[in-house]
Amino acid sequence: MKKALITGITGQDGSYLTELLLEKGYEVYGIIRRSSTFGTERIEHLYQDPHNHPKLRLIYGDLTDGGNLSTILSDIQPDEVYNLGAQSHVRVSFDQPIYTVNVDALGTLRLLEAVRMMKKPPRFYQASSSEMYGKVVETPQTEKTPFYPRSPYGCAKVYSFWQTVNYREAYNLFACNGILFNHESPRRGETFVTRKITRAATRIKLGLQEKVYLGNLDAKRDWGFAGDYVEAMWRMLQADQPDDYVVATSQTHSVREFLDEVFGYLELDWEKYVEIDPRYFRPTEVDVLLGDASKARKVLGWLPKVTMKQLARMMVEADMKLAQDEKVIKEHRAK
Ligand code: NAP
Ligand code: F7E
Repeated sequence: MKKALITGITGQDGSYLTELLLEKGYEVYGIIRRSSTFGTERIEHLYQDPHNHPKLRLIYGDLTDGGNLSTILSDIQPDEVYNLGAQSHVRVSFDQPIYTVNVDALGTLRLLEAVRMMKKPPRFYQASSSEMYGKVVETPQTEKTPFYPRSPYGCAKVYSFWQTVNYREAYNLFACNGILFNHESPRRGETFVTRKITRAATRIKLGLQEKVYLGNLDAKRDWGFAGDYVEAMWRMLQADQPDDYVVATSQTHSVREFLDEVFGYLELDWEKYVEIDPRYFRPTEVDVLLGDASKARKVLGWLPKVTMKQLARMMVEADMKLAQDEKVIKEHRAK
């Protein structure tokens, strides 16, 4: 039975990857951070399932603590390590640049060092990002497109990208970068724009909220489904050779178009409910991203299955259930 270690297991991608690896028969170990409240909602259904008990283990750790990462690796001796842990919010990275770099850049280096020190180093996956292309120098973006990051987050991810390449070349590690374009799901954090919109639109539809405050509606993103994208991560670590791959849908849409799709599906006119709040603007913006995933298709046989429209509807349907539950509780309390 193969063993995988995941940093960021409590996040959106961590939860989908855990499901995938458990289905494939892996023993999955996840690093979780100690915090004053529980943050394991996204993997609760997997952890509570008695069938998974011997196969899913959670261990306390942190990407800021290199000693602890080494101990965890030597205790578990995993075959594969997926580094998904990060301060992943671009806007927040302007408020907390040093913390972001500590986790997203130095955190990767700490983990790579721990991997390198192993007698039998595991295969390593680094969660690289389309944010590295930032102010894009060509469209569509491929594995050969030069980087031009536009935020502390983007800069930290560029650092981790190159450390991963360098550890592969210097120490012969099986280390891969997945350059993933934006991917969303009903489990997306509620402060990212797609989920913020689907949560707000469904609550507005049920009379639980009046307005939603957003920033730049002209930004364009290549949005895919997280469930499709974790399959690409796994395929990278099963390939014959370690390499770097763009993972994208090759379709780009503006925030405005996403609003049209979501509010339109709910038969609402978004212009009546959306207000612009400059707090959500970024000092430097990434205007448009569009990925070319032909290498992943050719070498890994990977293709995205879910379009932006299907994704928007999937998220609306899931958030409508949450809003309905909220409404029932509110009405019950009012009695
Ligand atoms: P997410 O939902 O924000 O999850 C981030 C995870 O990282 C959480 O489990 C979080 O734990 C953990 N984490 C934060 N700080 C940590 C630290 N100091 N030590 C250890 N773990 C820490 O992110 P996601 O959307 O799943 O993305 C997964 C990875 O892919 C991230 O590295 C992100 O930067 C990258 N990425 C994401 C996208 C995208 O569109 N989603 C695209 C490209 C790349 P807590 O639960 O304790 O906060
Ligand atoms: O913003 C605009 C905002 O925060 C998308 C992370 O997973 O993907 C994500 O980063 C766009 C930006 O994602 C609001 O200005 C407008 O242009 O959903 P987002 P992101 O910044 O693209 C990449 C690939 C990652 O790697 C990251 O980890 O939407 N926008 N109004 C807004 N964005 C937010 N968050 N909130 C607004 O109100």
